[in-house]
Amino acid sequence: MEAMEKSAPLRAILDTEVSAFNRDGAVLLKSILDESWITLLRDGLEYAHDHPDGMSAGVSMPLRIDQFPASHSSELKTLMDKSPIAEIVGTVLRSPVRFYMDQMFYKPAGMIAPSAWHQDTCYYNVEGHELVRAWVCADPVPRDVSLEVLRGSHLWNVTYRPPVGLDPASDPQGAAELEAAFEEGKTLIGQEAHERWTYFDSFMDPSLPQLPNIEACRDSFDILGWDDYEPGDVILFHGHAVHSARGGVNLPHPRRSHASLWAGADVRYMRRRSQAIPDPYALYDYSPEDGQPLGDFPEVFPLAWSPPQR
Ligand SMILES: O=C(O)CCC(=O)C(=O)O
Repeated sequence: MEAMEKSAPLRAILDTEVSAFNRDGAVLLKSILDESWITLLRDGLEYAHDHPDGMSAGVSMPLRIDQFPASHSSELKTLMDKSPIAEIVGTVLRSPVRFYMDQMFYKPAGMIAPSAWHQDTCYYNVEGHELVRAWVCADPVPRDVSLEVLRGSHLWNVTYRPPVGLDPASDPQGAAELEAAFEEGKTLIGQEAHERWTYFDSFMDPSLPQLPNIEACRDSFDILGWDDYEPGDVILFHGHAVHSARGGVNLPHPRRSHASLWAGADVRYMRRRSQAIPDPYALYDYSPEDGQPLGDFPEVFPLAWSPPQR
């Protein structure tokens, strides 16, 4: 299948930027989306914010985290389908890419809530190295509310326990039921979750190691952050990278971000005990097997961008 028609990035991506992504697991690409995409992003985030659905939740208010906002905001859908974001991700990955899902992190003006340290891998029923987040924000982002990434953590051979979900220590019976369902081959989060979902419906898989307390000993880690994010910039970070966003300071303006997850050719379906985010709605019409490439479901994960043929 041909990839969808897209508009081009404002500038070429430098080899040094690709190397930085591969080395650090994240890179800030300055001034790469034009003004029209920034307007669409801002309008789409405001629409999603004003039209909450069964996936509008978040761990704590007033931070709103929505899953799949492009499924009901036409502006965000256009951003995913037509903007240069897919090309930017594919160019850095040097791979064809498919759209997997998107999220909104809406932080109103005032005291900005932090986003906790976590790794995205444990949240989704996918596995592979070519898994990339594209993070864009409708507002300028100073260093003290910046996205942060543990440099190089995308190459650590570990999947950490999610910081959310049912804790077997406090509900052993509930945990045993979830374990049994998983052993029977069930997906722990079903299609109905798209109607009503929270971060606490999942399972805090005790077989996964716990993240270190990074905030408590920040000096022990090599933390990558940015002090000059402006709308029109794109931050790419690897799906396995340990990341967070700083907060706890007052801002006179909101910090409204959108993060989309893109999959390259090596990404496969893999049921996880720690799955915290539902599969894309249309995938529930299929019975994916562990190890099946996402390309086996082109109606759910259409090809978004492919490298040009030479
Ligand atoms: O924007 C934020 O505050 C957090 C983003 C994030 O954690 C993610 O995209 O996975």
